[in-house]
Amino acid sequence: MTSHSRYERDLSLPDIEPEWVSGLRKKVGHLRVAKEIFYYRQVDSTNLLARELVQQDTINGTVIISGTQTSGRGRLGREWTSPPGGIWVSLVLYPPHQQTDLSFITISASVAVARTVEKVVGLKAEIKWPNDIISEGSKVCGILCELVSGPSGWAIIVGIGMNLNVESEDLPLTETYPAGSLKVLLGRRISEERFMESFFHDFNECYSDFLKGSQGKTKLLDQWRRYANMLGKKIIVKFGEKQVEGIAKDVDEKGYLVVEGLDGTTTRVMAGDVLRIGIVED
Ligand code: BT5
Repeated sequence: MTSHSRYERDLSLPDIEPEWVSGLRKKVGHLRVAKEIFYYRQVDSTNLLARELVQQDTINGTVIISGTQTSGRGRLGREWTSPPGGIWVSLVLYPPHQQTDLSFITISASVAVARTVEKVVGLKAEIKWPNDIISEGSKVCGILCELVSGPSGWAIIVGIGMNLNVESEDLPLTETYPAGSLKVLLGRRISEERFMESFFHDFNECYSDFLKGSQGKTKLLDQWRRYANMLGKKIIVKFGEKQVEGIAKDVDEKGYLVVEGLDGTTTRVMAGDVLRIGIVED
């Protein structure tokens, strides 16, 4: 199969597929989240391309992987730096019964990435709510889930940016957590095929749990808590124009962060940025 069989894109660079992508396709093609994998050497943003494919009624489990992105995006239109060596990927899913709960999809993807980092790379991984994977104090992965309407109903696009084999000098200087590369942290290259095979298996399991309803979500939340780096700690979380300071208590059944404010009131935050994580002083 050529990578252009379903989508034509005018790019000056040839989309010669690396061997690991063909190997991966054989290993994960049976999973519901990775039915069809397209590889591009360079795109603007895999999430934007995924949106276009949704409008063309692409199948459930479509995966787009790109070698680099020229306009990779984070949340709220922020820039996502996507140099060579990273894995920039988007998955298209059509969840049955309008299960379009983006918070839980983000939780599913975060748990899958954290597990994969620990299993395949052997480094400790933490999840910084809502969408960052942290290893050795630096952000090695960011997740951007979006809901779009297409000819077959709602589609969820799960965009994941993994700094797998990126060189340090290609990473951006950031204001909060420093950007980190797994290869640099480990001190050697990591097999893309092994990493992505593990990720797709783990994500397939987490996504299946999510689709099972409340029992599956309870299981997912238990796993999420195992990796969460802020529970019981003092945080400042910014959402929209608002900001709350308090203790991060938990994530509720909707995937919202539960913060107990300094005045004892509880705030549930659907989406926001945690600005600081600190120790609770007695
Ligand atoms: C995210 O946003 O962390 C979501 C990033 C999702 C990227 C993937 S790549 C595949 C797919 N296609 C896309 O176009 N996007 C998705 P947010 O929490 O808003 O964090 C954005 C911030 O992370 C930026 O403002 C920078 O400070 C920082 N940043 C940018 N590039 C980075 C990188 N490569 N590694 C670590 N941090 C980075």
